[in-house]
Amino acid sequence: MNGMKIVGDLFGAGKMFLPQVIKSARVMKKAVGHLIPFMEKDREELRALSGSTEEDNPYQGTIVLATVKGDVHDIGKNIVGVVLGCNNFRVIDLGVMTPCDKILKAALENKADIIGLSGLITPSLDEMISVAKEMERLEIRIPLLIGGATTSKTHTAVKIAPRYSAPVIHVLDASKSVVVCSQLLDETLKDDFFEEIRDEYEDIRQDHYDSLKERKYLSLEQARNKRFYCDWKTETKPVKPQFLGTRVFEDYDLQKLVDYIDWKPFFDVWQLRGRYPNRGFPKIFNDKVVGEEAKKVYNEAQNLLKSLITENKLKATGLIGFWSARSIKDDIYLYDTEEKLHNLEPIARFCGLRQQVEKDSGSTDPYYCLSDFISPLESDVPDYLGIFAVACFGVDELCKEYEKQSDDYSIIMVKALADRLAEAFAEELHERVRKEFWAYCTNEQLEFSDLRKIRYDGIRPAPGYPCQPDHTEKITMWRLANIEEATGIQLTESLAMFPASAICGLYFSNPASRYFAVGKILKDQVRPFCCYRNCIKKERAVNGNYIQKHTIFRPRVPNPSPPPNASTQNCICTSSVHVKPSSLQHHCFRHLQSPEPERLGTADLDYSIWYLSAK
Ligand code: B12
Repeated sequence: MNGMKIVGDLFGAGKMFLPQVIKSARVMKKAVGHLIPFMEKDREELRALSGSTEEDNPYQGTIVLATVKGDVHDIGKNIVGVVLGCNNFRVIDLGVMTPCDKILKAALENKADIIGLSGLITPSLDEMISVAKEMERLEIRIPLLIGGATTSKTHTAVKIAPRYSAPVIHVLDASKSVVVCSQLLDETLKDDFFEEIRDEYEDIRQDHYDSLKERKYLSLEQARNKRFYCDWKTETKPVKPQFLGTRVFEDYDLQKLVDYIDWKPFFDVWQLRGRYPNRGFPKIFNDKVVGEEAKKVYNEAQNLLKSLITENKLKATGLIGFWSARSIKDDIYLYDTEEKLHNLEPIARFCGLRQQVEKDSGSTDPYYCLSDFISPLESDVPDYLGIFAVACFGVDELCKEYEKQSDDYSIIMVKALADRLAEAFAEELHERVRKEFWAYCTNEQLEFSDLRKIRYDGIRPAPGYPCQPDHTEKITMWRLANIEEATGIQLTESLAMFPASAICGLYFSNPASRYFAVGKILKDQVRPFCCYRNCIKKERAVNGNYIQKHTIFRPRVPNPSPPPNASTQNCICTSSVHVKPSSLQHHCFRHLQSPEPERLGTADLDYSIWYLSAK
């Protein structure tokens, strides 16, 4: 235990690297596991001798950690757990997809000093707000820590902290978690620390609202008039894919994916960052500070990867699909035939969001929406859209084995590698799509490094990324391509994919297509969008993961108003009826009516758009 304290201190002082810390913790856990029966016996004997009935508590404090409901990611949380454990905190880790009541019950039962929430995707931000509100309602006063890739100090200050009167603190990474937890538990410091955080977050909130006031917007109509235009008749001639419909790739050859791995995010997981000019891979190995450790962890990763592949421990499954597609305003409609589409009912609709934040006065940049890259219905130019979903299976089974051996290092390593393989799968399949399946770039000759720099034609935006921030597009994808049945990749209630090492997205072949950030949007775009989206969520809530075909194509409803007999706070709108929401569906209207955006005269669409504008 004392040894781990030294490890913790060295890590905090930047003199030890994360992989070394996690490995030290592995040694400690194994040793402690072996020694616990002896230690318990000694403790009993001492207690009997002194006549004491008091339990001696060797810990600095107790922290309950959880990845929130609907989210499946836990690499970051696991790292935090190990680092806090090294610093003498008792860590009760509730795992992933943890409902609020389970978190609060565990915290109260274990007399937790701190609760820590983690999340990777934006829907988890809403769940974190719910947990904070529930803690306030129950008059719990345990400090709340917020962490994970999608969280930010601004979001925590603006959206979570005002909901809970005890401390709410955003923690950027594992090394900061120790400092924050220690201050929160130090009787002589904790009140001043909370005061300091409260003042800092108040400033952040003010800055955030001021920045929103200064921002100018175009109306949706104005933005549409300044959209990105393609010359569909002469310049952009879409190529027809080699097949229409879906194709499944089961048990994909993992060896083929190894060269496509982007190692930079792998080193990010291990908090190993080279300094310019040694930031990237493999230059990181030349870095004076982290180079040696990076090489070591890389070599270990190579060995594990080799055995995972040769022993068939992981399995990659993916799906691609292509359909005839046309755009109408900001949406993309898919059809199951290629001709005479004008009077046909589409089989799916992807709902685009258009940039509305005013660009610099001298800028001639268009106000982008993904639909700009697909031929308009009225152009009569045949066009197509692709979709994909890939995942790496088998990680959880492997991790159960490592858990039995108290081996956090291998758990983090295998998860980080599975994420790399999933991403490499998406990259490799996209290359095959361009050259072979859609075959719109048959002569493409690019190096791996060119792929990372997106030097190819076309894009593969993923729901949740800045140009397509709405995660509900996954519901449409899953129904359209029957993804769960075909691949086994499931969607949770927050639209995270399970297994965690999974990616999905759309394929655009248009050489002019590009990534952009939608950013903040105005109510004229929010209202119809929310209305349509709530239709989708409602259907999912009623019918399970698959939405009935007919319900997806309801037209957007301009300015929906709530029914006279329902409270405005609690209703959602469909094209013909107003229905009471389930807990899944009500947040769009709630956000529309939240005081902050009203005050500013703009509307928050939801977590995703908020996230984009806040960052
Ligand atoms: C690697 C990565 C992935 C990996 C998975 C990562 C994983 N297993 O955790 C893969 C490639 C599979 C992936 C997939 C997706 N991703 Co991704 N991904 C990333 C990326 C590049 C890095 C995240 C990461 O792993 N960092 C390293 C780990 C160790 O850090 P961490 O989790 O943040 O944890 C640290 C801190 O946050 C903190 N911390 C974490 N938890 C806690 C808890 C407490 C209590 C405390 C105190 C601290 C703390 O300490 C940790 C250690 O230092 C980020 C972008 C970015 N730069 O952050 C996008 C990002 C998170 N992904 C994103 C998205 C959208 C997706 C997809 C939905 C895309 C898609 N449609 O396919 C999918 C979702 C997958 C699913 N299963 O549902 C978005 C999320 C935002 C959003 N709009 O939802 C991001 C932010 C990219 C972006 N800019 O849009 N992704």
